[in-house]
Amino acid sequence: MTVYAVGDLQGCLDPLKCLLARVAFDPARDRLWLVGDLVNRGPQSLETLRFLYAMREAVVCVLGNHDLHLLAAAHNIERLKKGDTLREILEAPDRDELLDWLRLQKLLHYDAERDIVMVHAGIPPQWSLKKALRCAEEVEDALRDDARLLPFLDGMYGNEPSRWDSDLKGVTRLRVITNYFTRMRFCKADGTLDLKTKEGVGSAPPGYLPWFNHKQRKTAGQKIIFGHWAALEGRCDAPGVTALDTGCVWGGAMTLLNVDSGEPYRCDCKELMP
Ligand SMILES: [Mn+2]
Repeated sequence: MTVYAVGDLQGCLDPLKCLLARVAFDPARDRLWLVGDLVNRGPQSLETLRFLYAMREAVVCVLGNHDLHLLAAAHNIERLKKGDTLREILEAPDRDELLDWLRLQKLLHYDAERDIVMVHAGIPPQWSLKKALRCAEEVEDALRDDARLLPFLDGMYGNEPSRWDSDLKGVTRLRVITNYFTRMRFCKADGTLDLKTKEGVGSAPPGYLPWFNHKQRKTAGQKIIFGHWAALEGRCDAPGVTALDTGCVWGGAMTLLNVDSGEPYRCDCKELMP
């Protein structure tokens, strides 16, 4: 068995199929880890979800902001935005099956054997791995609970509070956790988030750093795989931290990593995307 991890798909199915063919991926033998943002913006969101669902036994997935947005739209909590390509999923006859699978996915995946964590956006500097896993579980529990799903999705949107406080309660608490794991790029050492800046490392607002660059980061040294930040173009100088979003949907590349050997494979998306 070989474990592969792939960057943000965002509905780009052809580049994924190209990469899986290149490594002769076999769902009966290998495992495919996904850093989240499986859907939206790209041309084949529905086909991507169906493809992954069909081989779900071989898939390990963490949720990204676009996946949560899809769940919110499906429950009429959030309307589709300009540029969203999610309508085809919402109108599909098999939507409930696909969305029920999606909501069972995690926010943080920890592989104890390989000692590797996978998360969509990142882990804030003030949290240990243990703390992060506990916090992820709080959101995962809400997603799985029929009585708590809607209040969570309804309360999920917003940039405030900008920082974690262990006294936070209810949906406000879950919102901060979700923002860390699915939307973070820049933050302060104490975890204060800047959720507006989306460009590369050089665009850090005064006092802020990429989450992985904080000297006192409690997960320093931990192997972490993440996506979400296309402007990094796969570059991350923090030891053990691997950035996998190389902006396929924006005409960049899709990156697949052999997690066991560290070997990366890239598919140039310009050729494969309409
Ligand atoms: Mn994202």
